[in-house]
Amino acid sequence: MIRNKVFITATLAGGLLLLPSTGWAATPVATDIELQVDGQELTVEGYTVNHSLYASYAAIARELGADADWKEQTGSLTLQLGDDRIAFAEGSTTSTLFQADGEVLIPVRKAFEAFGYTVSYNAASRSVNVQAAGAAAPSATDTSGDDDVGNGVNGNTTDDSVTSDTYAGLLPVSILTDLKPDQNTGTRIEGVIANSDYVFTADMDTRELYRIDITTGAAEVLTVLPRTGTGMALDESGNLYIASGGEEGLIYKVNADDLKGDPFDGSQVETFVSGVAGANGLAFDREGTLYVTGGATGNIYAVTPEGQLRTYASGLTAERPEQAIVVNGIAVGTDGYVYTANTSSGEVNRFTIEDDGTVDQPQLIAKSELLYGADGLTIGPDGNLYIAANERNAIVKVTLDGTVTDIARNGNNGPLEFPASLSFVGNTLYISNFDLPRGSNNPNTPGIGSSIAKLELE
Ligand SMILES: [Ca+2]
Ligand SMILES: [Ca+2]
Ligand SMILES: [Ca+2]
Repeated sequence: MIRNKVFITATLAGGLLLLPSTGWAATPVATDIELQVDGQELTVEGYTVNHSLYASYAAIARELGADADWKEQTGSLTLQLGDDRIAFAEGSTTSTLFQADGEVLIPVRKAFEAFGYTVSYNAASRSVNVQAAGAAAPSATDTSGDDDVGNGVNGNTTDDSVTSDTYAGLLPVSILTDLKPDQNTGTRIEGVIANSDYVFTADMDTRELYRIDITTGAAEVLTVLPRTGTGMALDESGNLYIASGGEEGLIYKVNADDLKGDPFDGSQVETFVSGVAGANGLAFDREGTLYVTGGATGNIYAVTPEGQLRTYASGLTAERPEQAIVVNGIAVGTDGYVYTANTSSGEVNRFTIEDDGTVDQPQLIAKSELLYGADGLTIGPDGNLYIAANERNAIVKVTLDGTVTDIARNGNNGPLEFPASLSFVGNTLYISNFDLPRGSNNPNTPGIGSSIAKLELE
């Protein structure tokens, strides 16, 4: 393995690069060399300088989960993750950076190696390959002692060594339950909500509502919903509400007593309200008003405890055309504002609810590429927002003043696999793995598949 240098020999042989034979090539030149991180192509413009691959610091920081501090005035940049830190500066002889095409470019190898990754160049595929520590050499047995997913169950023979622990500075994630022990893909669960006894989720295809023992992880099918269920919420009395999207969106209600008893027929499931097109995320405020996101419609709905519906057009738009959902996860903050996740644009927005129940214009709280795929959103015991960034296999923390950081993240072997929704009980966060093959979870064939993951806040 080439560890000391990223050779761009193929480019040179092809005559695409004209570098001076001596001295410093100070001009970045665009290249078609691919950057692969843990086997997955990173969509980023690559440049070569003096035979080394350079790329945007923002993209690299995002992959690392590192905090980046760019100071334009001094031309200096630091990346920090936990105790690990590296500095770059314009004109530095050891760790230089360049500005080109409006981007600040840093050397890929130096940046990743500073955080314990190994870097190699494959001339045949014209790709620079970056691997997390421990990811390159699968061990035959799982000696970690964790209940992580890479333990050979589910036919997961691809790699026993990758757990979220391999990402320095991030919180470890474990699996509470694997909903399909004989499959590692093929089932889709989106919504999740937990109380002190159970975690609830629903299979979008079979419409089965699962009740999962929060201690043992034992899962059973409680009922079969009339239609597909997505986002979930519990009211003060412990009744369960389940969004069902589509043009004829509606919200189901399951009574608290039914949640504790024997499995029951789907005809017992009430329709609480209809007319909520695109219904996706649900959240109650303290007065018992239920707020509902309308997905790609951009609507926010407010439903009184009596079932009276108000519809508000947020006016939020989709920045990335391939992803149309602009209001997804929703939560009511400790400050009384309603917060929503814009999956397309990587934003958190907040809304003031007026005394007459009308919803004010959205305010932007945070916008970050870390929030691409922002799906479920909930409030932590610390009052911060926690968001499942589904296409990044990441859980992201957003403070109410807009600071964005990853708290958990992994490649496409889990334990996070396109995480869709999340729910706290105390300091424990329960997460539904939807396992869609997109972004960092593409392909979705390795790993545990649809499952409930969990992590503990420190
Ligand atoms: Ca499985
Ligand atoms: Ca959602
Ligand atoms: Ca998977």
